[in-house]
Amino acid sequence: MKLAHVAVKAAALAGFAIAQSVAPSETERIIPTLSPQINALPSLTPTIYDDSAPDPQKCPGYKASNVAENDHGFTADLTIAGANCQAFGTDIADLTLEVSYQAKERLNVRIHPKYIDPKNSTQYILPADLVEQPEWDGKTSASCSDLKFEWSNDPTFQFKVLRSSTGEELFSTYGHVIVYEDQFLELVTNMVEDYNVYGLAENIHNFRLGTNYTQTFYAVDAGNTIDGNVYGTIPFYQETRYGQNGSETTAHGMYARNAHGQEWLLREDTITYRTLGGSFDLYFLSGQNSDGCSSALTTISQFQVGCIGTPAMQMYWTFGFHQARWGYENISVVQGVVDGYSDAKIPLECLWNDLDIYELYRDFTNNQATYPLPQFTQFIEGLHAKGQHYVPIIDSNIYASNPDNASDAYGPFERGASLQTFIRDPTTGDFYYGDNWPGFSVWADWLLSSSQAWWTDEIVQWHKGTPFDGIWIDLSEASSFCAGSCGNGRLTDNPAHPPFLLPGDPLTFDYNYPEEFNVTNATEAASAVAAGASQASALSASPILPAATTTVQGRTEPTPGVRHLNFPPYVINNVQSGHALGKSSIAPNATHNDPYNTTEYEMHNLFGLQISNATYHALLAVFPGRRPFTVGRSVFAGSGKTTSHWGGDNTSTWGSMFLSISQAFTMMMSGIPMFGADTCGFAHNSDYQLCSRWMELSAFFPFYRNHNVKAAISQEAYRWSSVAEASRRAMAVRYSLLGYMYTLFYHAHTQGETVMRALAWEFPNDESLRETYSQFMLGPSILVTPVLVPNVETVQGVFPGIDNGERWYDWYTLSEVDAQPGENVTMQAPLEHINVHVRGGAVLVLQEPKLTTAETRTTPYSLLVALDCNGAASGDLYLDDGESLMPNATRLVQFSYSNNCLSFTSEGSFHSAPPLSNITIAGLQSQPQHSSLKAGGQECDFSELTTAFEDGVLRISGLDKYTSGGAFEHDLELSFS
Ligand code: MIG
Repeated sequence: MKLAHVAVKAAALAGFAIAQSVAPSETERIIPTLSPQINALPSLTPTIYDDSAPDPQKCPGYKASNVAENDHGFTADLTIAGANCQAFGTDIADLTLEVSYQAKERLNVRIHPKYIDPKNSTQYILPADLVEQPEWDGKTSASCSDLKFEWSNDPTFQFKVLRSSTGEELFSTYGHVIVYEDQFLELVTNMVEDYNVYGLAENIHNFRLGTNYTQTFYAVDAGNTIDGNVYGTIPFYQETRYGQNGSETTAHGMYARNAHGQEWLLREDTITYRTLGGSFDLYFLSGQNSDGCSSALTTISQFQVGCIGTPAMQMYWTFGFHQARWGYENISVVQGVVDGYSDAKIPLECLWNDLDIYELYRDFTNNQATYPLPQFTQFIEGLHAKGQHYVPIIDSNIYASNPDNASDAYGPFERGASLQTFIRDPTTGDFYYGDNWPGFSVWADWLLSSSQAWWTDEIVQWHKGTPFDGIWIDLSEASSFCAGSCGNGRLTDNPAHPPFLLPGDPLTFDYNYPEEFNVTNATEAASAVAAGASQASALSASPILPAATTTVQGRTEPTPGVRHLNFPPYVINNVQSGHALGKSSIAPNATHNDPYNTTEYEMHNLFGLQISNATYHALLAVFPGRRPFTVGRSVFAGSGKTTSHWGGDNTSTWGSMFLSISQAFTMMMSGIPMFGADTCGFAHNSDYQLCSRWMELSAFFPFYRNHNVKAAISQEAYRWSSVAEASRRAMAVRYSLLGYMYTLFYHAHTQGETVMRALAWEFPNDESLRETYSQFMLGPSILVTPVLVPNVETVQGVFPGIDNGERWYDWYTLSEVDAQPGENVTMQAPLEHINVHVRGGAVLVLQEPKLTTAETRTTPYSLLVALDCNGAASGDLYLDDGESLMPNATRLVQFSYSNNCLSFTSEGSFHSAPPLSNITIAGLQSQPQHSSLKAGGQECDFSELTTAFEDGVLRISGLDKYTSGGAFEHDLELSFS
């Protein structure tokens, strides 16, 4: 069956014009004859919903013996304390326990099989060269640890982790057995009442996870699933306990280093941790800093610095605004987008292309009809000439060329195949042929070193004609559109059309609009509903594809000596329909080429980490010494060391926009701060209201990109006048603060600090903030209060800390907020305005917002000093060349204001040319009478400066002439008396 035939018929039936035409080559693609059955897998019942499933807590547990102390803890044997229970696998009778006081703030508990033959093991122990494995620091022992490990054998082995200083119980398996089977591990910890647990990224859920929630981890290619598994796996949580009766709030964390499919069951009194294999490798973090106090921010930093590594430093330009979409048909369309931004005077730092640039969806190709070389090269060079940048997509699959058709030869596949560099199908020993956009495809096996060399080479070659500045890695879950190695023996059908309609195919136009679109756009909303209904009925009257039929399959029974890889006995609640692990991804039994023939069952959640790492190294070959910019979809703990991440396929809805904030918080906790959501929404049509609010909101996310699905209306910032104005204003704030954002990244990179912050992190003693994500902070000093609902012109928000003397200033007017402690303040929020407040106590270094980051960086500096209740403030600025991995020169400037005196000290030799032009001080009680100012190494003559005082704000300008040698080359001293 050829799609072209059915398409024409369906179009005629539909009775209205099809929104997007089908590219000629597309119509030639064959829908595989077995389709869509090639995507059918039996339907399973997730174990958490399966009343007939065994209760693993009926298993016998283990007894500890042979305790052997060492310098940093002890080891012991754990021996099964009864008959095998075969809950969801075969019990492993002999285990080893290792308890290690690895560092003052970190305790490690490992439980793994006592006997491991790596060549013939059912238990995959995550290697340290794949995912960083924290070890003993060489000096810590139990006596100097923040934490204390206790255990008992009564009735079976159970353990507790306590805070040494106070005896606070942080984790306790008491009352529960440990279950250790070849396909199932379980550990249960007791929790305090109404506990506050955060993290367990990636999820699209409330910030505070709550006490009735299951987090499933299995990297999935599915649009943003609320409350389910998403693209990433970062098995780390942070818990906060608010002080009762005047005691301090405490915080701690736990990281469970295991990459298998897994589930975390948050219930009223317990958290149950279950994985489909591997080992227990648990890291307890005290959250305590040197003064002994614990906090969420310290816990998060300990997780990054001590466990997974701190995030990559990003290039300065990457903090500019990015525009992407799927469906930019050709070069003149993208040129039009670039021009649209410049005509509207809206900053555009980087243009992104999706699959549209490729020939038949094949990575590293150039579509000669729509993006021909050399015109396309010239287009990209044109961007560069204006200080702009370009990032294209690379998909994770590699098209497997049709062996019967010489003209179908595809170099990247052939070169990889000659190196045997792809994942294999264990049933044939040949490559594993799944399916994706181009047709039957293969995937690199990153365990082979040849894969890196091949990948680097493909990227280096491609860069010659497509001179990109960074790479966007998609579908790295890894996604496959069929079940199993469906291309076996069928490569001659290639290029086969995926077994479903593609966006842009007939009858796929998206007629959905944001909530309350009908209120502002009644006529359009009504016609969209009508068009959507007639499209749906046209499709059902003449289905283009036959409906898939699936069977129902029960749980597999554990079988000694056999692992059920594709259908393990424990069924995680995978969001894919039918819940099978192999649904829309490479099957779990697909096999790698390492000496142990590791399977996807073990490796699935790591593909995204590996391809991002490989891309990072490839970019180092393209740009030696320059910080690689890669943005990846699937991430694992530690991904932030090499990659950035976007939130994936959200929708153009207010709900999706709201949830992007909590999703961002979890990424900040996970060491992947270069995070942003598809602004204005990916799937569905956006509208001017949602897009205005979203452009405003994302301006305060580290990664700021507008992206859109194919077959939806355009949503670039200049498409609607209100969105254009909202974007210009919000971007002006962002670009003024680029130096601040960059400095926050420097602290993230060096110390694991967070960039976007929950109010609960900055104000840890205010329990009323424990769930809040409708407002957030950028670093310690900027409070953002976005509008998150349609059809309003005001927004409510709190100003934390006022009871402790905290002061807040409106960003735009610098007038001080007058609010009561805990008051939900109503603020004006016209469509083009986002409320931003500066926290008293901050010294912010600002520049003048321009259309690119490079231009902004050359403008004069200003200092904004926002005084706290003691009339003091401080801040810092990190400077370097903005792109080198190892900059030749850096500079860290520390500002302080106290006792009516402003000064800075500066370390390092990086020269920043722009002068210091203005100093603004907000929150003064009265106008200072006598001032002296030394800047640029000279005494300034106040009569030559412009000063103005109003409403507690002193503005001094005209300093340029004293600081023309560079703002921070000489000390600054401003004092009042
Ligand atoms: O199967 O490349 O999340 O951003 O536009 C969909 C097309 C593939 C998913 C990505 C999205 C991208 C889209 N991709």
